[in-house]
Amino acid sequence: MRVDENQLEGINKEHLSLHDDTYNFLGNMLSKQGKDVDGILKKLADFQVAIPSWALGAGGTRFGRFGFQGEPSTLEQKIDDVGILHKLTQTAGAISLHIPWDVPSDYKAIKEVAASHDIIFDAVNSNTFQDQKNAKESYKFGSLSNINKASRDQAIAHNIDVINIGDKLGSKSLTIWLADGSNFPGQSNFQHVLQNTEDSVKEIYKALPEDWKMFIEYKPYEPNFYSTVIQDWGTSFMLANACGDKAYSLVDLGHHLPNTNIEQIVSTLMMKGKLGGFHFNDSKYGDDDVTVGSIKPYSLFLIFNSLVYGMENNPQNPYPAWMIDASHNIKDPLEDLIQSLEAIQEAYAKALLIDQDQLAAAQKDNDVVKCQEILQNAYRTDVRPLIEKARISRGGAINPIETYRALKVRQGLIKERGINSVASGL
Ligand code: LRH
Ligand code: MN
Repeated sequence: MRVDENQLEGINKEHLSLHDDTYNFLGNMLSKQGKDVDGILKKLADFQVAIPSWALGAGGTRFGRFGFQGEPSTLEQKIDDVGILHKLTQTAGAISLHIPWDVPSDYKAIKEVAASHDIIFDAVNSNTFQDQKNAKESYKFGSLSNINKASRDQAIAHNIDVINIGDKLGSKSLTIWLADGSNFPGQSNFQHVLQNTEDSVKEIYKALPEDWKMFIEYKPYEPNFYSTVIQDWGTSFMLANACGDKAYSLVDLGHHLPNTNIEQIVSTLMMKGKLGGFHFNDSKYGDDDVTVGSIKPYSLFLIFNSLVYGMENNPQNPYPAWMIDASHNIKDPLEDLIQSLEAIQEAYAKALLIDQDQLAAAQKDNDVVKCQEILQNAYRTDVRPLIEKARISRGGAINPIETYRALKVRQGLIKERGINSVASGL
């Protein structure tokens, strides 16, 4: 299933006059405010978010899973689905694989499918939170932190396998997230499990190719509910420093206790040159993995304010890796991902409208009201015509969701794959 260029053009024509009116109005207003509209457009058009291979089917919870018809049941079909997202949004030019859920059977063929959709392979994710069939050691009581050296060695070997798989696909980064932790006080010695983890990630780090990065993802709880070894940004930061220059922290927005100031964490990590990337999603309570910007859009905007400042002032921090990490319990996975991509682009575009020099001047004068006005003026600007322009400048849809529905993409996928095809993943 591919999006037909001509059909997409036809649908864009229906939206073009309104788009032109709103874009011209916004463009003129921003130019009058001295904004570099073309510069902002280029940044938006170049902004590519990796799609998680494990979020192209219906997600679920322990209380149940409501399947979605026409799900991708092979890696090829998953890449085709990311191809559809990228054609419509022009901002989904990468896929992030999870191993062993997505081990390619034919590397050449898989790379050709991805290239045909103009998609690259972003970070590869290891999985030492599930026991694989015929595995010699279990991860029930941990993987890289396990008190049992054989389990640690098995987990280290798995991560090195994941690097080799990614290397053959052209990926340049490994993401390590550990479920390791405990459910009860006294169950584990915090120092022993942390030391084991540090020694283990250092072993994996030694196997990292010269031009690769290692992302260490933290999370406060789940699936362990008393302690998690890599529980917060500080622990991830410490381990990244212990490893070396190619190791960084990865910020999953859902991995913070309620009301955590994530934009401050982002600023700190960038100042220290250790912000590797993001897993974008949104949440109201825990690691809910719902649609980006659907619960706390202002918080996402503030995070992008920290990112924009950091990308302009922290050359010590590399260009971050942008990925979505979401789970779709009731929505069409592709529509949900389109909405997430739009919310990310919107937050970035609004943050690019913040006059950082004016803000710095107001901060210097402790003019608190002015500081807030500068931020909120940007946040209250409807930037959607800008995002539309960035999309159509690369051949995308003015309105991706409407186009997805008008082209009856889901119906086409069901016809092609049947109603019972199920995607591997969470
Ligand atoms: C853990 C996590 C991690 C992935 C998994 C699918 O909650 O965010 O990034 O490995 O989800
Ligand atoms: Mn994640």
